[in-house]
Amino acid sequence: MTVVDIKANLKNIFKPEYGHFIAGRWIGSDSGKTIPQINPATGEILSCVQAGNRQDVLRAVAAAEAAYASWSQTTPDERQALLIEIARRMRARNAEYARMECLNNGKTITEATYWDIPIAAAQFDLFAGAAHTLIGETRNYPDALQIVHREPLGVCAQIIPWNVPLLMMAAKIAPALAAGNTVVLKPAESSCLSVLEFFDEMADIIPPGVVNVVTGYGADVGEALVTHPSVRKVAFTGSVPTARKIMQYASANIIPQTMELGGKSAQVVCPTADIDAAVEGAALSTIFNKGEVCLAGSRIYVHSSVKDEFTEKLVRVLNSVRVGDPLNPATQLGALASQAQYEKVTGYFDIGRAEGARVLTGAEPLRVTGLEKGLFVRPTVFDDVSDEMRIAREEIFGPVTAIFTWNREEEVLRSVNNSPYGLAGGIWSNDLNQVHRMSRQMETGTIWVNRYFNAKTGNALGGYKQSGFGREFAHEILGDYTHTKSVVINLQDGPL
Ligand code: TXE
Repeated sequence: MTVVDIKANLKNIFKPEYGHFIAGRWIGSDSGKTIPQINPATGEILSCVQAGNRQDVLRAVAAAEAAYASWSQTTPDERQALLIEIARRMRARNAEYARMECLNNGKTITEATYWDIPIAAAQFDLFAGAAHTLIGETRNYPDALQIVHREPLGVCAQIIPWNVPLLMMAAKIAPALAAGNTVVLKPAESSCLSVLEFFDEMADIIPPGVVNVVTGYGADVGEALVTHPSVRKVAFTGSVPTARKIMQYASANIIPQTMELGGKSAQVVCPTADIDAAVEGAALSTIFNKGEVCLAGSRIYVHSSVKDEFTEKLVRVLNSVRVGDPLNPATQLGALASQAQYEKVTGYFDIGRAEGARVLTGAEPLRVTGLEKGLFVRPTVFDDVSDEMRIAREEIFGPVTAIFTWNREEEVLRSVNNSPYGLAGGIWSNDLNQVHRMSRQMETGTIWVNRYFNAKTGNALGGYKQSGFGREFAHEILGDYTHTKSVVINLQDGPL
């Protein structure tokens, strides 16, 4: 294990305090309270954000409602131009945004630079193009003309988490705006500084009220937002328990929902797999974004014929991972995002041991010299895991992978599908028939074959089962941000 302990330019780049972004202006919360924003690699307080409440939500929804009258009447060209300009500006400041994500979230500068920011910018380009695809239909009947219009919904509530803040913000607001909706966005109470900086930069091009941002704790903001009678849709990314609450709030006014929830995705390593590639994929899916990613392929089912080779190589690769200062370009695994997440992940180290799983590597915190207050853990692999164990069923959201052994294809498919989740999955095989057979039967929204996290712009992301519903990052989400209206014109003169 190499520990990276060089503090590469830890200078704070944030303002001392951020307001809510409402009607294009920065305002303090009605609560008079703020929430500190922490650098999880150092424990340092970076800034403070507003602890929003119901009054703040009322102001934000009123601003979004007022802006809807004109934004919903803009042409596709106007909406496209805004989204293209946002993408251009994001790319121009890629390095700064990447730094913000590192400082406030603990992810590595390499991931933020080459993944979070470019993919976030790509969402704006993708939906800039999509603004022109929102077209209706006509149908001719001998005695009638049917016209189907596609219309925006109105004010949309969007609630996002802390693990990929800018990327989540982009995936939520880009389609909503492309379709002519206005938005009240609630970022997570931690790791939200990059999102606020983003709106500070875009304030001169986003018309006032078209996107409003209310920060704060979910319990204080969420219900007021989702039950507001003017809110016409909720889009949420986060945990299953919070999703259940939001679905209840949404039932008050019967508003449509899209839910992108957790995962416990399985990768199946088959006898014909390229083992080195599979090991690389498994290592990446363990450490990527510190495992704090809903797509993590955290259950790995390895065929018994290749199991020894696979685990021996995986442990070797993970033991050479460089953990430490997220801002150091050499670092491969940064700090967990928050104290709460650190406690959750280290708690699963104990749970896995108590359940009888065998620790192949890791399962302990890591002290990094010079960053003693940082929330670091070692990449972790549990072997001899069975489907009933909590470490096999529950989303850990940390750099922790569980290994299972399989012999028969029907059995492994049963195990893979024996999960409350179904967000992503992987197959490592050079047997084409097997790839097609297995991918048809895996209950999951995305399957990557022979390369995990092989995300391409426009690929839909979304889940089966408790991983949620709705497909984001792709054109099809536009259906969730619009409704259709059928107008049927009678062409027949006189009485029927
Ligand atoms: O999630 P929450 P938390 C999973 C992951 C993680 C666990 C807990 O396993 O360890 O969830 O994380 C807002 N009304 N994922 O506690 O509570 C909250 O303020 C309205 C997977 O952070 O779901 C934040 O903005 N909103 C996931 C957002 O919900 C409420 C990403 C997410 O927080 C609310 C994050 C309420 N009553 C966590 N309570 C993924 N799918 O990628 C909270 N929120």
